[in-house]
Amino acid sequence: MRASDTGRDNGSRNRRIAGLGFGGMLLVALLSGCDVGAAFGGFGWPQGGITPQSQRMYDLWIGSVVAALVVGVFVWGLIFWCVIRYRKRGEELPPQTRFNMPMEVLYTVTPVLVVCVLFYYTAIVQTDVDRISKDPDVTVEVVAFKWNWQFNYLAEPGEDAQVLASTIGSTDEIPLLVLPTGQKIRFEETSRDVIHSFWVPELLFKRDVLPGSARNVFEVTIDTEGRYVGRCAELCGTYHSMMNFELVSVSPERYQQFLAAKQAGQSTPEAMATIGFTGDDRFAVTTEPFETKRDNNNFNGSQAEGTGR
Ligand SMILES: [Cu+2]
Repeated sequence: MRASDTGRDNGSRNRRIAGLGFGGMLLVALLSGCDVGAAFGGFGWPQGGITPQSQRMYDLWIGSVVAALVVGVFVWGLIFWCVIRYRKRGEELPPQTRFNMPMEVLYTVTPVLVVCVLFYYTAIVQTDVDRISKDPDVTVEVVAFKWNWQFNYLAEPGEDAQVLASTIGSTDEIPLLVLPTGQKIRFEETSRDVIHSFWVPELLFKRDVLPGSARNVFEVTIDTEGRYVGRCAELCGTYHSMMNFELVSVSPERYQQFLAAKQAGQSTPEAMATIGFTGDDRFAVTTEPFETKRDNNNFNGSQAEGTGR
């Protein structure tokens, strides 16, 4: 009897050690920067963020999913263990127990702890992503209107700041938002009419653009040079889905040249040519102007001629 008890003790101790070992390995893997997410396609999180902020949000997501999987595997294990260990073996009714107080406390306290840990890391990352610095390197005012964008490069933060240069989109031309890499960029948003939403998918970030005195402000640093489509992410009316712009990230030197060219009176395509974009590259390459299908007698192709609308 005593021998079998000892055997059971050894078995459970071994299992405990194995469990600790697995948990330790997982922790080491996570802490050593092993990118578990990359092996699983980001667990559904969009890949290819171009800012440190997007990387932090990605890490939070991967950490949360891994934690959820660890809990999930443990719970599934318990379920299957119960199903097999306590399956029906005869007609005799098993001993009927009412409750187990330590268990009750455990499965009340554990989820609360899990929520606290998730909340803690979410609050840290969110505060970090929303942080506004005192001295951004570049401030750009994003003005949204039905159905296009204007980008004003400001001398300093604040709605009364001097506008150094400006780019506005039209039916024929997609507006380009040229910005430098490796610098703190502040976006200050305002709308001329309804609520829009500024969204560049590669920033993994969007924020509503509100009319009136409410001015949403956020900051990012762009790591990589490239050209990325930007969109309106708030249903704002007829041409909402076509309210596109393009983010062009270039080196800080080229950005300064672009800004100087704009300040010297060049149009945006001319300033793009000044910093080395030629031919069609002077215009947006990730999206193109849309056909409004409007003429004197026709509104969006839906009205009969002469209805006066
Ligand atoms: Cu919009």
